[in-house]
Amino acid sequence: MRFRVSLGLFVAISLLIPRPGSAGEEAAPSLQAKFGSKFVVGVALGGRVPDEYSDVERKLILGQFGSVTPENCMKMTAVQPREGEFHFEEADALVDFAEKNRLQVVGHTLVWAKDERTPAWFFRDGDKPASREKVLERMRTHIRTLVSRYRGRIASWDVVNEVLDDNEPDLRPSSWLSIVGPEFIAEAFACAHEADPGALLLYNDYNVDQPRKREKLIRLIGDLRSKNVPLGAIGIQGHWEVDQVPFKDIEALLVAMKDLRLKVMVSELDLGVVPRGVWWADGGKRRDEIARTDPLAAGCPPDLIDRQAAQYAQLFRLFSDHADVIARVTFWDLHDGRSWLNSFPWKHAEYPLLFDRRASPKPAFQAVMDVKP
Ligand code: 9MR
Repeated sequence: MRFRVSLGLFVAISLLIPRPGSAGEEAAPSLQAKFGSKFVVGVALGGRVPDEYSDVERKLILGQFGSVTPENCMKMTAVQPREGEFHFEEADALVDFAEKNRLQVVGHTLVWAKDERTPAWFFRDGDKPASREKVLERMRTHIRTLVSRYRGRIASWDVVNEVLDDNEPDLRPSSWLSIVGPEFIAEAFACAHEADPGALLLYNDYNVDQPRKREKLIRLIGDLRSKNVPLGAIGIQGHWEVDQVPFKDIEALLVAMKDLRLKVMVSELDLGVVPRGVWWADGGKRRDEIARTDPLAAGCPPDLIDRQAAQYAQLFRLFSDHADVIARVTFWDLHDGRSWLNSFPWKHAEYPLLFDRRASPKPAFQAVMDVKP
């Protein structure tokens, strides 16, 4: 309930108050203005703000979006690369920029439950593996330090990221799980809540639209609720691919979350145009060969651009139809040139967003703006 009030207030404020620099200028069509009464439209920022963004890019951020997510600078590997050595310069700059410009901030991410996304020191104690108590204490210190630093300034936090496994077990094998056990999840939420009782706390994951992973998510939610964990909403990442968007499964997930009375944030949206499955096909035997390919280096063909536009529009129709359960939709980066997909799973030109490399709107932007309210 508290979240509804603050979200409503935020939307009202962001729609009514013109942003700095907008006085006297004709307002460009804006995603946040169009969808803001239904859900906040956000963007992830990977560069240091504001200095690593051009004037055109800054204008795009301020003109189109109502919230920002730091793509990397609040991650454990960036914030605390060595025990007790905290780096907040980039994160502070982002929060300051957001506040000056009346943008909400999404904190991302406190515990990323993969070993390769956790600094190695976290699980070591000298030349021995760290004990359960040590890892828990380190986790609490990390969460407390970040969340209390931005208390009242960061509206929502991705507390635990990607704990669900893609294959057989419910929970992904990791040192988090083997050293602490599944209790680290509930502990992380409890600790974040204690540090800022006003922040909305999210569980964030990918592929949870796929039926088997959706069932795992539902079990996880049930388990956390049975322990009175302050779980505020679910982040569904949304790294989908053109021609393979699982519209029906996404809708089924939204309905399932609504039944559970949980809000959803589409937390990392992009629609890649280069199929990624080839990287893992054949058990990865062709990776060397694939790593040398760059199929759309010369540009994205018009028919693909049009299909992307149509599928983005279909997605936003779906989001609008289920706006009662969706609180935010965040694009995973500002424009095609800044997308992580240009280097994942191998280095190649990608075109997954609404704006091109010059930060100009693509047909997908217009298609989304044309969606009937
Ligand atoms: O886009 C991010 C990329 O720049 C980083 O190198 C990578 C590792 O930190 O993380 C990417 O963002 C991920 C996000 O934090 C969590 N969900 C999956 C995203 C794409 O990998």
